[in-house]
Amino acid sequence: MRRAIAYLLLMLATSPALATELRVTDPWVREAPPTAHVMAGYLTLHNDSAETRRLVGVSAAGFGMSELHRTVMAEGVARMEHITNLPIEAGATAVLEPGGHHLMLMHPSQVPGAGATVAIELQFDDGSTLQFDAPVQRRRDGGQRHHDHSGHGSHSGHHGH
Ligand SMILES: [Cu+2]
Repeated sequence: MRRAIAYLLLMLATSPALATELRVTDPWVREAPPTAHVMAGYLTLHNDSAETRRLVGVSAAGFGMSELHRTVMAEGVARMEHITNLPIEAGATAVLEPGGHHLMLMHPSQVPGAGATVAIELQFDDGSTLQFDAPVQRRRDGGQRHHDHSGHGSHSGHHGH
């Protein structure tokens, strides 16, 4: 029995499948009005690797600029902050969901409607990337907790739009 366990551990330690795996599940982009300046993207990120990985960047096809944001509550008011990296420890899962961390997709060339998909790329601190398609969906869950993004509309004005 002990020998079998030792063999199993050896197999796990040498298995290439454990090398550098990051996985995205359940990606989606919240449906927004055709005039929206920003859209919010959500997903679950699994770090199956043996090291802490940091999500350091995001880009989305059809959007001029994308950032990683988190929503914070301050004195009962929800506001959001731009964050430059999101660490995910080895074996851990990061959930980007309404009211928490989210992908902020900004300056759409055209706002994609429900049923469309957005091609998104995540960039990590080790130089690796993950590409996936996120469907645009109308979801009710958690929507009330999410702040509106009207602040971004005026913010974009500073960039000369
Ligand atoms: Cu945001």
